[in-house]
Amino acid sequence: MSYQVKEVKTKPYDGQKPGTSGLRKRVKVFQQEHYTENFVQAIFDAVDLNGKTIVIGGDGRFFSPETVQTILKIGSANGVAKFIVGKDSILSTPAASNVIRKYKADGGILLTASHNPGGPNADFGIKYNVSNGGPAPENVTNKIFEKTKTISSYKVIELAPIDLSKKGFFTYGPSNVEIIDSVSDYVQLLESIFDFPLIKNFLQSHADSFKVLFDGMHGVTGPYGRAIFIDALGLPETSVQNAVPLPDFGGGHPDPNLTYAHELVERVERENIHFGAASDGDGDRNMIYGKGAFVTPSDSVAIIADWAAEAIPYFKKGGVKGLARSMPTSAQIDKVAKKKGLECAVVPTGWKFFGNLMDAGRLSICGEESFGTGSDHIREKDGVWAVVAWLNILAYANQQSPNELIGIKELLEKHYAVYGRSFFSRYDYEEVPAVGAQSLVDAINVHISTGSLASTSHVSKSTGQKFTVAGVTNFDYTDPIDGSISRNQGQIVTFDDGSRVVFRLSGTGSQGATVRMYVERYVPASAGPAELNKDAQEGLKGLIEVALQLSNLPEFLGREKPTVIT
Ligand code: G16
Repeated sequence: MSYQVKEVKTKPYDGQKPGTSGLRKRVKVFQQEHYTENFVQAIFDAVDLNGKTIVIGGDGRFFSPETVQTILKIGSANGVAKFIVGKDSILSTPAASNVIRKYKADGGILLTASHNPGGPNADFGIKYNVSNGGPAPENVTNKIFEKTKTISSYKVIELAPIDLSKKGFFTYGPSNVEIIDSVSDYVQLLESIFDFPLIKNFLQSHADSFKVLFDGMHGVTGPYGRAIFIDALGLPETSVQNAVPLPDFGGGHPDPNLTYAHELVERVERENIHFGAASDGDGDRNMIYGKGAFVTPSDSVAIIADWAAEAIPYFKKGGVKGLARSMPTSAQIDKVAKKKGLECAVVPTGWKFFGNLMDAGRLSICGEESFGTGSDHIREKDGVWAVVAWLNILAYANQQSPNELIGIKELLEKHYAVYGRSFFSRYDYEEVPAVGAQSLVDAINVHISTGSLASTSHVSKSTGQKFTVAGVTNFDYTDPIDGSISRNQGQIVTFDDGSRVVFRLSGTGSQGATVRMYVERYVPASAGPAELNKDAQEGLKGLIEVALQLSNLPEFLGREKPTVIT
């Protein structure tokens, strides 16, 4: 096949700075002339991939097939030796992380805007992952950003597009292309981690008393969910819904939380389903929801950490080396770590911060309040992994206590009875004016520098609870492995009863600014079941009121109510 490398002149675009997890913008922005090409070339300018192997995949959202061809053209012109591509340009984010590791690729380009909606008027994203299978650390993403600021040309090889629907080996100019099955490596991985026979046996012997429903939200996990829940675990067809991936996610918002996964929540409640779960657009997030029992992601990771070494073969064999959470995530997992004598690291928001600890053998299980849970089996959070982890734990817990049926609610209540409970909730104010968001941040910074909030007391009008401010700080993080420093990762107001409120700007929005307010209040096990098993919003009512009052958030943002509460 003859080919020619062509150099195309271009000019830099502003604002190609990768956020919490890659560059996420509206599709229309990516469709501007040279926009996508610039960013892709910037990756190859920042990272030397000449003669190397890279993986390409994504959640299949609108504009993915075209972008795969763009990456092939530019990557090949920049000397990539081999591309491993998911069939039909599909690889869930965790599956891509696994493929990078399993086939010892040098990196990967993932086409996803995660849980953000898709379609011609919605979002697209491009993310670079490094050879450990995890998102590129900040020193790499900063380098890519620097390259986007000075780019003047990009290289392409003009060849006919590759047919992405056929598995196999192909030649593409000077490069090789292998198109692989998107699902099979991932299913093999999970089968090597969990006790599938135990789960299957439990589900079959409780076919009438323990119903399961998995919601793929028309994201990438449909085929993975079918392969695992139906083919491997023998559940009926009715136990998966929205399992066909669609480029616009069926017009929905593929974010597994109480607001956007309401179809799952409603069916679970209506049909008395014991175990409900959902995953997001690219398959790295998860929500666990049983009848009358929503599991916060902070509780989910704490419970997985609590049971892992006993119930899950991967950890039974390899042990649990350490735990971790992102800073805004509740301290429920810290209680588990303390009891088990494990280190519990606290990192900034962003899965990339866990990678170094995992590579150094200091971290096995970690999670984030943003519906991300995972372990060192890969270097991304993993939605389907978390769902199977819960099934494995429930199957094991029921095997240990054959005279009662332990479901999600019972497992939560047993956990709180031992560890107490960190009530946790997050308020999201999505797509607010950036100026208002910045004013809020600035005002809190003034409190930090002047100490003007310290020792002030605030009383909730509705509950009468009094909260006295113990301190206000900015969260800075020094990576214990490479010493890199990440500053201003969230503003924390702590109260003298141990409660806290965190304010943070999201790094994943594609338009305007999104402000997140995280609220947490710990209640010890000695408070008893009536107090521990309350609805979270009830347990946090007074604190939320005080947080809104002392920050003046509604005035700064011009919003009375959040867009999403989780
Ligand atoms: C990404 C990151 C997560 C982070 C989440 C929310 O998730 O990988 O580590 O917690 O964004 O970030 P933010 O609060 O900045 O919006 P995903 O699922 O969007 O890739």
